[in-house]
Amino acid sequence: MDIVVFGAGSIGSLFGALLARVPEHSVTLVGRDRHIAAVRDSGLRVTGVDDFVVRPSATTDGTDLSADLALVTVKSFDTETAARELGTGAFRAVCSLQNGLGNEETLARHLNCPVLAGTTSYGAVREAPGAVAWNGSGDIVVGPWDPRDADGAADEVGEAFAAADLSITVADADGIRRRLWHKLAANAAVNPTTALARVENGAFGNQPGSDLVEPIAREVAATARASGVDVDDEEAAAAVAEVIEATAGNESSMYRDVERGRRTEIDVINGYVVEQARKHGIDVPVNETLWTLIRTWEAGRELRDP
Ligand code: KPL
Repeated sequence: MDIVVFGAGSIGSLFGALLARVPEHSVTLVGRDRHIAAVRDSGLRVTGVDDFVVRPSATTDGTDLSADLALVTVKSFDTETAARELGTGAFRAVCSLQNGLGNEETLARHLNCPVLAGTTSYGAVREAPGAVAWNGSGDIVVGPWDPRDADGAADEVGEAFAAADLSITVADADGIRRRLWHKLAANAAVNPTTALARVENGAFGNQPGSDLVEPIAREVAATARASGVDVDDEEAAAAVAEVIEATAGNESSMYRDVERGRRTEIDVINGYVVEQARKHGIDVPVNETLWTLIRTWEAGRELRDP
């Protein structure tokens, strides 16, 4: 399969490298200057769970590309730009493998091909230009974003990932939406709290931080139900607890962003919950407070438009 990986951060580089190991796949990595220059010079080095080097094609120019699949792994605040660039190319399908919710709608607005949504618990950190640390394996779930997409694109993506020995499940449109809301509950609880308290995920799972798990999960579940996705309160709280346990020793992506003085993905996490809740007349005060606090931090560092 011809695959464009759009966004060569941690997860994009990891999946780009793992897919590039399959001789039948041809992978093009789209990313920023220094990383792409290093990949071109010396290949993409993966360390950790497995150690290897691959040599995918690499470019900084995301326009006029064509492939069977565009795997979108950019930070959510870059999705609009990515979607516009991808819109100049031709793809059989595009799949968002990003944090939060809302990216799929943005891609669907700009692209004339089936949009798939995905979520993953694989762990990676980009350590240096051309180098990514593979910290842990988990699973990947993909499925069609639009329930009318009945043309098998999700199954083809499933087969392409399975050929790289990746643990992947293909869900239907209902199944993937439920999974995305479970992940959203985990991100909404863990990301801003660990970033504000400057602790690893496991520390948030202990008292007093853990007192916040239930109220956040309840708000996210209520918003999911109001949006037509069947998620109950206990299920959402269990999804948060499961992620905390599985990633106890990790720093969340938002904690890392804040430590490095970078803009976060708060708008597509707690921000998405608040905006959807408002549409349905639901109060989500804890999510609202966390969204405001992180946005205040970003605004103070001039990381977002006023
Ligand atoms: O996805 C994550 C992130 O850090 O963004 C969680 C699930 C919170 C794991 O760290």
